[in-house]
Amino acid sequence: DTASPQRIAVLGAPIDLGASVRGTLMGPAALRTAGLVTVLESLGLDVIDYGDVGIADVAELGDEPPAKAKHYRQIQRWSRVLARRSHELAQTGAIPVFLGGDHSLSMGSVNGVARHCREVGRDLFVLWLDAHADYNTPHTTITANMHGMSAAFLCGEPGLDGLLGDETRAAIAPGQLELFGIRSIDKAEKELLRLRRTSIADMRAIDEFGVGVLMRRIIDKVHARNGVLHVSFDVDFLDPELAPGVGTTVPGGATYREAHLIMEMLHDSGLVRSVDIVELNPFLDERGKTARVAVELIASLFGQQITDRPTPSNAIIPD
Ligand code: 4U7
Ligand code: MN
Ligand code: MN
Ligand code: MN
Repeated sequence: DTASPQRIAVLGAPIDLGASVRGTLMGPAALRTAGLVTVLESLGLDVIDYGDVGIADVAELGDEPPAKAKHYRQIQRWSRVLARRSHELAQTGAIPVFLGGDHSLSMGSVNGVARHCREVGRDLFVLWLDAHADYNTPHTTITANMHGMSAAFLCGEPGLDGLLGDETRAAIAPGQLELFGIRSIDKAEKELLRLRRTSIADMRAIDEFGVGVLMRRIIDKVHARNGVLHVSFDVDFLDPELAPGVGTTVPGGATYREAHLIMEMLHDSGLVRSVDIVELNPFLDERGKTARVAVELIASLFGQQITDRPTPSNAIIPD
């Protein structure tokens, strides 16, 4: 992969029922207010903002809701419309950027992208930048909040099998999930992750090896498998000092430069085909601080560089 596509498709998903703290539905507006579209345009990208999706026209299905999955019906409607839109956008050849909204939106967004990848014969890897593993199922969850279940759902774990109705659930294999930045995992969730041998770069590993080494390993693996990447960026991945505008803060998160280095390396890799920005809660933010950091990071992901000339790591990537 040398040339990455130059078209970006922005789609807002103002959803907050997957989390217990309300307010992430204001996320798309805050990200736009912080300049997301203009920043991408200033980098020379061709950006189309499709506005926000809604669920008013999505019918309710009649399947039995799982016992422990709050607001299942609503999340199901969001997942179905997002899976459809995501697949359509991926087919246009643009890079879809989904603005959340809580992290349950990834059940739809990643599904649509995964379906497209399957059709074109590329393996989709998902980089999950998050304080949490989001690997609960309705069987393991202690909160019943569906934003803590999206990664497990995407890996085909049982318990939400009727979520997409007749639409194909294009699950990824657990070996295609890369959890990164993790520092909060529930007990039963941890057992399930161990059983699946899921790749986890937790904060302990980041402290010990640094994000550069760990990211290089992931990028090399995806290159070797001729795969592509979806980046699911939960803003609680960042340290709460840097990003206070989230409902589920966990201390000891990524620093400003660690986060930027990840995005810069991802840009240089040319592997990124789709992005979620989730869990930003403007109701809890401090004067737009978190929204602004998120937009700066997206700028790095799409090519903003400090020097505008090849960095040492650019220079050593073989063609
Ligand atoms: B987020 C939690 F119990 N594990 O399942 C749960 F700690 O999208 C948190 O990463 C999930 O913000 C956090 O509810 C979901 C809890
Ligand atoms: Mn999350
Ligand atoms: Mn397709
Ligand atoms: Mn999280």
